[in-house]
Amino acid sequence: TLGKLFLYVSTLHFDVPGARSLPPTVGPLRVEVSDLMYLEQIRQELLLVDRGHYKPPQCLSVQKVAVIIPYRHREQHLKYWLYYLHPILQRQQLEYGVYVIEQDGEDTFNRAKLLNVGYAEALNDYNYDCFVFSDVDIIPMDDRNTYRCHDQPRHLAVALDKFGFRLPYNQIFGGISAMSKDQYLKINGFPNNYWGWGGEDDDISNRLSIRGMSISRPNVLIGKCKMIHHERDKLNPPNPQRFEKIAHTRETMDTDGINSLTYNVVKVEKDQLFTKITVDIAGHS
Ligand code: UPG
Repeated sequence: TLGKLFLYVSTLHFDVPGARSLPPTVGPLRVEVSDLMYLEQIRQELLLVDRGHYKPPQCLSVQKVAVIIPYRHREQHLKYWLYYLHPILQRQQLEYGVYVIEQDGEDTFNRAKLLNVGYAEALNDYNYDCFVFSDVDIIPMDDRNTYRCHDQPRHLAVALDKFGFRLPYNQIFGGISAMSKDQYLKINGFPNNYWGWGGEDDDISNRLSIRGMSISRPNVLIGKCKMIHHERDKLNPPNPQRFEKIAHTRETMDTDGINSLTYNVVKVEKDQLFTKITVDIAGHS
């Protein structure tokens, strides 16, 4: 039938020089993290990225995606992330901007609060409608794992190598996640007072189910990811209060979140490949 013929033609791969090659994604990827990366070299290969922002030249992206990375003292990981992710996001035909949110000073790390700052700062910068929150050390191993928003909040780091490529538990929402502006606002963003490692991602997961949302995911093949091996950061010890806190999400979520966020921007750095915003979050809610 005509419909079938159209489907066939539209999935053909054209090798003619100058012709646009379809499909734009390639599927499984090899992710190697053994070589040292040099930022200047990565910049040379990504000339279409301007101040961390990219717009597909041939089409209009349906969503405008801000990718938010919580960050401190992980320079080498960031280089790997930029090297792998920019080409992937471009093959996914996304319009996107990359925001690295760096915690200033040497206080205990606070990932979820940095993510809230990233949401607010990205929106100040551009009219984004989808937000992807990604750890700096997780690289997808299949480029069909799209960094965009869905009807329900999306968990993307589904099958990590460190967990034997399986989902460790059903409510997990850490690593990489994507939420539309509406979904994010429906849960009042993320908690601001989880200092140290652990719990904040489960609090976010609790917020979603309390607000009647569910977690959407790609299948375990497409959701394979590599986590770059690292030791526990000195300034991010396990948070001893995490179990107590996640038992009370329902009582705390309306007053602790994007509506109570305060911080001071210390520095903004516009690199070709990302916008880095250094923030003072200590002593603020
Ligand atoms: N990070 C820094 N510098 C630090 C500490 C953390 O940049 O000193 C950032 C970085 O983006 C990192 C992320 O925070 O990837 C998470 O910290 P990490 O120590 O790597 O935690 P993991 O145990 O590897 O990560 C899992 C989840 C993560 C969740 C965490 C605690 O992937 O999303 O926050 O467990 O539940």
